[in-house]
Amino acid sequence: MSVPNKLLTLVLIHQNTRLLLGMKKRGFGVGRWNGFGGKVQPGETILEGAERELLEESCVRAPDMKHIGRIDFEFVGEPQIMEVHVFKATEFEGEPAETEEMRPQWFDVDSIPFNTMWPDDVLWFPLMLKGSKFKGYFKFEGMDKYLEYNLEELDQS
Ligand code: 6OG
Repeated sequence: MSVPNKLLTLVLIHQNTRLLLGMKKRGFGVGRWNGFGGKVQPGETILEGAERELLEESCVRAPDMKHIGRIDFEFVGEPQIMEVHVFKATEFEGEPAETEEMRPQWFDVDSIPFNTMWPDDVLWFPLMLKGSKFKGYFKFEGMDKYLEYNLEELDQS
């Protein structure tokens, strides 16, 4: 019997040469810089989930956010695939502020702290930064290593 995917969101705010990331202070991915996001709740759309998590974790809203990618993560031994929907925004309202979940910080796009991020990020962030859409799959063993992956840049049409 197949198990339904776990739906999650991930939002990046990218303005010219800077990118907003948050240091995850607790839970899954603790100690790593990442975009903002989390589980989609019953009754909300994926976009609504992304908007809610961005506000909850960084205190900003990004009305122009666009869906730019989907990455499926399999963890060896876990029956459920994490289906992560990636959104990007270039504008935002409010001031990024620290929350219980995340500590936001701006990074220059030339100094993204990939060593303190999920290992998949270094592969797909360049696609996100150049404005491409993409689809990917990573099979992780533990939190620090993937065994296989594929990543596809999609047509803009
Ligand atoms: P909560 O469980 O805290 O949401 N996420 C990942 N992000 C990246 N860049 N790489 C991964 O590789 C990830 N796995 C999960 C999705 C977890 C947050 O972490 C993201 C969510 O935004 C395995 O609610």
